[in-house]
Amino acid sequence: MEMALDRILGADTVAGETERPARLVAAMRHAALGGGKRLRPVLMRETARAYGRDDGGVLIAAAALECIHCYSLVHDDLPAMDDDDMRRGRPTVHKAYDEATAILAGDALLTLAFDLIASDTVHAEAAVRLRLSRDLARAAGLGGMAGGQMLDLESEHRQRSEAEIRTLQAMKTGALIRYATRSGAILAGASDEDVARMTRFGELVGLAFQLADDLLDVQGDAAILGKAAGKDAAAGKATLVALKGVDWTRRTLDELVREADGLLASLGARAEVLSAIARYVADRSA
Ligand code: GRG
Repeated sequence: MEMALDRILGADTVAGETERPARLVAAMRHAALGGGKRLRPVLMRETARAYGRDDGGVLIAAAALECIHCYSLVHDDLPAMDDDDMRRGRPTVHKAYDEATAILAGDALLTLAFDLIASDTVHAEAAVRLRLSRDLARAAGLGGMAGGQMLDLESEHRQRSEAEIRTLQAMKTGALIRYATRSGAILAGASDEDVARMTRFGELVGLAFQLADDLLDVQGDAAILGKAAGKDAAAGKATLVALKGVDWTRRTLDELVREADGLLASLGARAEVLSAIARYVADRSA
């Protein structure tokens, strides 16, 4: 993934471009290279591999998804949103450059993703590329990540029910993870039944990812401040950990991993890595 992104975010223009402004390229590289767990691309590639496809086209689709993820982090860090100075142990893009450059770097990463997913190498059939592209737009946009971010911002001013929190989290962080496994199956030409199975697997991993993130937040803050409320809870953001407690969250994480594992049964040994990723996501400590 690192090498693919390094090449994609190079200084050389591609057909249809006249110039790549050096400062924008540098800001995009700052956002996309040198850090990050690469969870979404790994999930996509492992799902495709489990169904028998492992080639450069999948790598390009995975890079497209990672570009969207990186764009979301750049914009999420802006003063108008979370106002964070550091990300992945380095200054955020607006700190390393400036706010206008960070907005443009996010915009350019978002649009680059749709350029990449439309590549011929992603899939030989245009109809499949179109499906992947529309799914990606929906995962990232109004009814997905951007919409979920809006709901999350609004949570600072109003109480949310459990169902509302589940919906906003499925949109904000779940949608891209769901896309990762769903599109991995589509890329490999899996049956409709298997695509549905891997879509559900992604939903479960997405939920586990968010719960583990909220748990880390609570634990991190409790360790630092000696209180059981993390940054998100302190900022009034809606989390299931804040609503249901730490014990419920740990139990639910175990249940999610078990259910996710159950979906992989028919893949046998081919799903070993996917199974390990689901466990890692639930147990992670960073
Ligand atoms: C700005 C449209 C827009 C959306 C932002 C995803 C998101 C929506 C904001 C991220 C805020 C955040 C830190 C949420 C917690 C879960 C999360 C997505 C963490 C970061 O993802 P990782 O852990 O990051 O996969 P790395 O650095 O490993 O790539």
